[in-house]
Amino acid sequence: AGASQASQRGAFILFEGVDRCGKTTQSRRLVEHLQAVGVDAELWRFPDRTTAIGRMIDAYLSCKAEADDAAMHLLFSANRWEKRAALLAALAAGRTLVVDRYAYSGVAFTAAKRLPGLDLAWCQAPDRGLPAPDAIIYLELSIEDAMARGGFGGERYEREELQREVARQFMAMRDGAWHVLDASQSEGALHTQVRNIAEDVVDRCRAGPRVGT
Ligand code: DGP
Ligand code: NA
Ligand code: NA
Repeated sequence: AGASQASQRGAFILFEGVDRCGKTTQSRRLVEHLQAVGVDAELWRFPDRTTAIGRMIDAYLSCKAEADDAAMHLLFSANRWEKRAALLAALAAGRTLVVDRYAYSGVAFTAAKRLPGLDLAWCQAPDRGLPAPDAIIYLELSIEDAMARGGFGGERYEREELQREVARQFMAMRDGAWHVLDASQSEGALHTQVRNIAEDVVDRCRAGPRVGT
């Protein structure tokens, strides 16, 4: 508490994974835990369906509107860009942000469509320059297990074959910064792993430089 805390930046902790991997539950539990131990933490999610761009995305995902795949890809990216200033301000003010999906989903879901011209490099280009997460927690779950959790819902991408390809695209993007966790274990055991990773990252960011682009 006090003046020194204002100069400490918050951590940007990102959850990624296929639909139904448990990201939403785990990200909520993590924020509750961090708050309970005195960390200023907030849950964010992308797409943020509350903005004007987000409402277009919501109409597209719920199949109320059709749209060009490339144009939609750019809108998903724009939805992250429009939150950039607020995201950086929150981190700089010392708030830890636990984020449910971000640019890796952006790349994985469009690249999974395997459309001519929309290759990995094209998919990655619009997100270049966005704030980078301090940690990426990837919840790994087979598509069989994801479907066994009650099956996918009715949104645009909740189809078995596409989700398989999304998982392959995520796998191709993994690097040393990713924490790949087995999402088929119990919710409580998974939460313990998540919590340990997050607490390390929060501590590291308290000592580290300000986030930049
Ligand atoms: P969610 O609200 O987390 O269930 O995400 C909605 C769906 O949109 C889900 O199938 C993942 C997908 N999605 C999330 N971000 C992006 C993105 O940037 N681009 C594309 N094409 N799809 C995305
Ligand atoms: Na979903
Ligand atoms: Na989302």
